[in-house]
Amino acid sequence: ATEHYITSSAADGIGTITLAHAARRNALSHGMMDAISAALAGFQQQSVRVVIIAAEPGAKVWSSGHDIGELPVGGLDPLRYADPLEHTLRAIRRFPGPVIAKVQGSVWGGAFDLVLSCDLVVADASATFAITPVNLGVPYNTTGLLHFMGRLRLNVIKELFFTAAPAEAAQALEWGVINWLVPAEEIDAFTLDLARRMAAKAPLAMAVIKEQLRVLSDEVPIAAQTFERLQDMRRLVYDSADYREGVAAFREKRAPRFTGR
Ligand code: YZS
Ligand code: YZS
Repeated sequence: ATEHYITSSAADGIGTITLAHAARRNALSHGMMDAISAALAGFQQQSVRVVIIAAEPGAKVWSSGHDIGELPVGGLDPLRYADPLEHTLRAIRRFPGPVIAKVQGSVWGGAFDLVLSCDLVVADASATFAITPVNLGVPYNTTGLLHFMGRLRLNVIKELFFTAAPAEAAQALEWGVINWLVPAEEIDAFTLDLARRMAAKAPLAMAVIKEQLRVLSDEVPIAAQTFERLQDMRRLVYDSADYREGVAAFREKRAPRFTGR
């Protein structure tokens, strides 16, 4: 409980959240997620107009993704609605103003979902992006796939998910992950200028446009029986030996041996 996960500050209508848990490479743990959600709630009360989420200067890892030590084994959905990471993604997507991800360093798994949950992405050449459920045997959640579908083309999504390979910054720019790829020495000033320009605009109009776009891209209706069929398919995966093997292999710092069972 005394762990230090983030720093946050607000000035001139711009709030900044800096991921600051280098020992775990900014893993998106329950503690980190509670801290980000609390910072966003505080910003909203202070009428912050625009939020920037960044890592500490010089971090090689922007975020290592879901805290793998907190992924449940034993029949529980690892990416359930109430998962702290899912809660934070919703908080970002529902924040009533633009959230900018300022990305330097590598982005892994659920952290890629978090970056795509931000409204704009500014990065430098050190940024890479990997989505990794096939490294761990995780059945990705349907809501999470919609987050990718809201931003990227299907063939790009499939390459990212099926290879789990980190996409370099230039590739990520071409694929539309990144709005702006800027030199490292300019990224702070560039991001702040972008934030300031948006912070000067009419906040009520901005908030409703963001919410309209969220609803239109997140709330794709599917039949109840279709959703339940997908959940059954996902349950078989998080009940599988392969999922337990994937999580165990990470803990034991070795390559997983998947059997398809
Ligand atoms: O050995 P200690 O105790 O110091 O701990 C190590 C790592 O075990 C720990 N750590 C993590 N702990 C929990 N969850 C994580 N995601 C995580 N990442 C790292 O932090 C300590 C330092 O890590 P090292 O591996 O020694 O650091 P380094 O050599 O700099 O390598 C950094 C990376 C990021 C390359 C490496 O830590 C790594 O591969 N981490 C896992 C990245 C990953 O696969 N993340 C995806 C997690 N999954 C999800 O987000 C979704 C559920 S899904 O799988 O569906 O996409
Ligand atoms: O001073 P007088 O009486 O000669 O009138 C000026 C302008 O007030 C008038 N005028 C307009 N009147 C009503 N609606 C307009 N959209 C509009 N635009 C201009 O025309 C006379 C000449 O304009 P100046 O400003 O003196 O001309 P100039 O110096 O050449 O500048 C041209 C621009 C286009 C740069 C300037 O007029 C301007 O910024 N206009 C407003 C552009 C704008 O913001 N349009 C978006 C309007 N809104 C919408 O379409 C949507 C509802 S939304 O906002 O949702 O996107």
